[in-house]
Amino acid sequence: MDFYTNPLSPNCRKVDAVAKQLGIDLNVKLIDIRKGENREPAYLAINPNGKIPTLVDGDLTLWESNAIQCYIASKKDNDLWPKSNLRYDIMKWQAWELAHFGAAGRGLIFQRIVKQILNIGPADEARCAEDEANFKRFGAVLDNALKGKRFVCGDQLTLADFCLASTLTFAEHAKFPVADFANIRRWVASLDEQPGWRASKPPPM
Ligand SMILES: N[C@@H](CCC(=O)N[C@@H](CS)C(=O)NCC(=O)O)C(=O)O
Repeated sequence: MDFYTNPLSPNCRKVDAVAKQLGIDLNVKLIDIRKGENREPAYLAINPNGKIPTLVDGDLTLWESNAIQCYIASKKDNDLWPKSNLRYDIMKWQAWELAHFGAAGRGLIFQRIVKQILNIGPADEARCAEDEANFKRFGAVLDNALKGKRFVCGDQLTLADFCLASTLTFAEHAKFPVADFANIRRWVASLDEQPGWRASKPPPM
């Protein structure tokens, strides 16, 4: 399976962590966004959004990190993507991450990290304030859901943990307001015990 990715991308990390946790080999094809490789015609032919990640497995070309998580986890029997009704809870968190929690986090990452890297001006403080407010609003939902639980969906590590935690990859750097969220901080630190999560950590920026 060809995996078009970059180790600095939180969305790619969602997938990478799953592959590494399950011992599934992916043929890594590095895409450098800074060089615009994601906008080259050959790449747009497999992902017209010009975004990473993308997975190509024979006839199947798949984009959207959460769909790719499910696809590769379906290659083996495992608890990350169980065949029980827990699946729907996992899908709920994957959708929620894209729409709410991750959207706020990605906004802060863009303003406070990506703009600096691409040299496209200072962080827009009004946008940061809006993203921080959304991060706090939705972070409270996750923090509450984690109360008394080891993982997001209960005692079992699932795709939902890697999906949601990927948003927090640059939490310190992008100054996410996590101070009030003790359950989130405890849970994300505990994921370092998971070999796939550890191995998918990005190199220092
Ligand atoms: N919803 C997509 C989002 C993918 C995405 O935004 N990827 C970022 C890297 S984390 C990207 O490719 N950015 C480059 C761009 O938008 O030009 C997914 O989950 O796969």
